[in-house]
Amino acid sequence: MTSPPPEPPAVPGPPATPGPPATVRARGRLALPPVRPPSFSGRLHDARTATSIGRWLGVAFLVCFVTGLISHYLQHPPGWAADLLPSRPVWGYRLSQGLHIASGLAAIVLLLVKLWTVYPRLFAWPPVRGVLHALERLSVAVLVASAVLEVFTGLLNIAEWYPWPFGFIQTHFALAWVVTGSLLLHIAVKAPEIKAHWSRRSPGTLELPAQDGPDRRSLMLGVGAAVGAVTLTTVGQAFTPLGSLDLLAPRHPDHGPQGLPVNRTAAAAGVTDRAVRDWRLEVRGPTPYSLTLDQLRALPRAQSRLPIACVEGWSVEAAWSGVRISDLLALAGARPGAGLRVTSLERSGSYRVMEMGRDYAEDPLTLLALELNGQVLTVDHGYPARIIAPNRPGVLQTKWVTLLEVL
Ligand SMILES: Nc1nc2c(c(=O)[nH]1)N[C@H]1C(S)=C(S)[C@@H](COP(=O)(O)O)O[C@H]1N2
Ligand SMILES: [Mo]
Repeated sequence: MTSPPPEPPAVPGPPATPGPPATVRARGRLALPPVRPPSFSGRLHDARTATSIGRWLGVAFLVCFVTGLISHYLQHPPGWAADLLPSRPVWGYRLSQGLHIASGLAAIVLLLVKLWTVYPRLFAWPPVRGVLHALERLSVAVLVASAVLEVFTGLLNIAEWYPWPFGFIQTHFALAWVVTGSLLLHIAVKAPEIKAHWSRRSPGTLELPAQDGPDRRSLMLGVGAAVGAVTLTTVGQAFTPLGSLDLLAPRHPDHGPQGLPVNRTAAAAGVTDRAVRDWRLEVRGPTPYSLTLDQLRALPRAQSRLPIACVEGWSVEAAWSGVRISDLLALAGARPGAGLRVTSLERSGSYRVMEMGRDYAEDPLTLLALELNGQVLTVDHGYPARIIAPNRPGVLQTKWVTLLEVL
């Protein structure tokens, strides 16, 4: 039995052609939509525009994916890789994560424009032309859904807003693979079209060269201006020379005690005055020992200029002063090349315990810091002592350190 064709969504368009009810017509001949779908003939919805936007979106997604993987594996290295992670260049993670957030924000603009360019395909008739076509449309649906969710969760994460029941990190990481996989599939399926519309001259096709009229040029100019505006008003949170233009980023690089933002305050982490007053540093290793704050302060000091580079994209360089981790490990009788586990006073929280591989532990810039920009650390920055190490995500710069264990 033939069923009536589904109704396309109601959109303003040409009035329906008068005629017999759809069911009647459908019985006689090939089903036609009862309402003529809107037709789009403008160049802003054609394959050339889709290709022009698509390649910028592809670049943004690629940068975002690669820098996302770097961030993920710096934070969660597989066991065998922990000692291979490099502590240099000191600005490595700052650059990589700055690019991750900037390319992700640019991708939001590009994704919206790309969706607007191709949305007339929603009204293509018939909606599926066969099994292969159905599979292709399904893969595009997966791509669109995962890409929208991916940039949306990323955007809300940099605002530290988590209005969902699932874990951000796991979901954002898993979705990155779904987006990348379905994007590669999409590029493979569309390869002939992409090739034909890659350049205006379209060599190798019989088509006439596409005309890039004023409408398309204006659109591309508008997209470029929007991406530029979003980038310029947010990138200052990591690229401090542009800090004064940082109007839209959730963090300003120098708003916070001692000229540095705070992600988790002592109060939020449940670090009490009492816990801080009774503080001692315990070091476990072949020759374990424990130090009061005065004893720790009496050890030889080292200085480092290092950035804190938060996974959420803000980063600031600061002057740190403290005791070298390598010196503290040597006092505990650690063999050269030993790794380290660090535990905070904080009672619970994902960043209470952190491990570092040999390269970080040996690096002379890695400190158990006591001072920031020439002053004793404030409690929100990790008083009495915190970790500062080069080329590491901010989440691993553990505050309120109370225990070091040689691994
Ligand atoms: N113990 C502990 N250390 C922590 C955190 C935390 O939640 N608990 N947050 C980390 C994060 S996410 C960042 S970006 C840096 C920020 O350091 P700051 O607050 O001194 O700027 O501290 C890190 N150290
Ligand atoms: Mo962070």
